[in-house]
Amino acid sequence: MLRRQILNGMAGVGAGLALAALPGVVAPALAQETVKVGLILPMTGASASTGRQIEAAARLYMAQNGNKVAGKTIELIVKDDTGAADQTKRLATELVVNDKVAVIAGFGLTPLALAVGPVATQAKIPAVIMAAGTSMIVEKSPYYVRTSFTLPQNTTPMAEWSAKNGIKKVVTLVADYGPGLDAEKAFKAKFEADGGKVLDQLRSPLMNPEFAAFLQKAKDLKPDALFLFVPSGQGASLMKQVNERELTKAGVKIIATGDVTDDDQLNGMGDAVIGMTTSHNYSAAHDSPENKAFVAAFLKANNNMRPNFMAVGGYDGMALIYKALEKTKGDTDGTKLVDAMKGMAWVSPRGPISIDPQTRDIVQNVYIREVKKVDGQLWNVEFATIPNVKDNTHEAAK
Ligand code: VNL
Repeated sequence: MLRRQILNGMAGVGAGLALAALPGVVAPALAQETVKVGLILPMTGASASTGRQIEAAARLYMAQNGNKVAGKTIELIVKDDTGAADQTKRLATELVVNDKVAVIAGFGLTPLALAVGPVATQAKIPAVIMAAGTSMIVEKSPYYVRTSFTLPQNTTPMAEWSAKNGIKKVVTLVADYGPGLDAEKAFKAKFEADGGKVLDQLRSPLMNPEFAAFLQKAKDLKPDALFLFVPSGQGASLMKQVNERELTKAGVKIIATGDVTDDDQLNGMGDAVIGMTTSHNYSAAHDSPENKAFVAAFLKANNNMRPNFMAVGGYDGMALIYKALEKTKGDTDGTKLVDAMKGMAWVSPRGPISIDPQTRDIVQNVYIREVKKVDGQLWNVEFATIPNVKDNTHEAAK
C-alpha cells in the first residue's frame, strides 16, 4: 500500500530524487549500489614509496574516469600493511568480512601478495597484484590476476641484448628473495643459451642491505658486465655504492632491470648512472600519447612526483577492475569478475597490454633503455622494444 502510494507519488519526478526525499524509505537495490575495492599497500616502512605511487595512481584513474561503472558506485578503501605480511593478511580478511569488498588489490612485495592468496581463494574474490613480480604468485590462487610485471619477463630481454652486444662474462647480484631469484635464474638461462657465461651469482639480503662486499667481489672477478636487481626503493643506495666502488672505471658495464633505475629515484642518482642499460616494462619517458597524458596528469595531481612502474601497475589495475565490472554489467560475483578479466586487452601508458587467459598474468612489451640526461633531468630512454612478452616460466604457458 505504502509502496503503491510512493510509486504513484513519483509520477513525473526523478525516481532517485523521490526516494531520497522520503525519510525512512530504503530501496534495497540502491543499498547495494556501492562496489568496494580494498587497496592494501605499504604506506609506511621501507616500501612506502610503492604504496604512495600506487595509491596516487589508483586515485588518478578514478578522478579521470569517475566513480560510476555499470550503474555502480566504486568506493576505494586504502589500508596500510606497513610492509608486514601478517598485517596484509589480517587487513584482507577484515576487508572481506567487515567491509564486504568485491575486490582486493595492491600488495607491495611478493611476501605480501602471497599472504592474501588463501583469503581470495576462500572468499572467491579477485586479488589484483599491482606491484609484486615473482613469477609463481599467480599460480597460488585462481583468483590472482596481475597488472605489474614478472622478473623472468623483464630480465630475459636484458640477457638476450647483452649476449648480442659483445658481453661475454657476467656476474649477477640480486636481492635474496622471490623476484631476485627469478631474475638470477632467467638471466643465466637466456645468457648462457646465447653463448655467454655467468661467473658468479651473488645475493644481497632483502632487509637493510649492505652491498659493498658483494660489489668488491664482483669487481675482483673482472666480468664484462654486472647485472643487478633490487626492489623499488633500494636502487639509489645500490647505485651510490656501485659508483663508490668505481666499477665502470674498472671496465665493468652496469646492466639491470628497471627496478634499479626506478623513476621514483632516478633523478636523484646523479650523473654517474648516465649510460646505464636496463630492460623494463615501463619508463616515464615512454613516447606515446597515452603516456604523455598520464605523466602530465600524475605530476600535476601529485606535487610533481614522477610516476614509476608501480604507479602504472596501480593505474592499470584500477582500469582492469573497471573494465571487468563493465563486462559483467555490474555483477560483482568474484568468479565472474576474474573470468571477465581473463583475456582483457587495452592500451596502457606503458603500451599495449593484456591478461593471459591461461595464467592470469600480464602480457606486455619490454623495452631496452639507456639512462640519459634530457632537459636537465635523468630519464630511462627506450631504444628497443620486444613486443608482447609473456612470462615463459609458467607451467600453463608451456
Ligand atoms: C617486487 C619485485 C617488489 C620488484 C619490487 O619493489 C620490485 C616483489 C618493491 O615481487 O617483491 O621492484
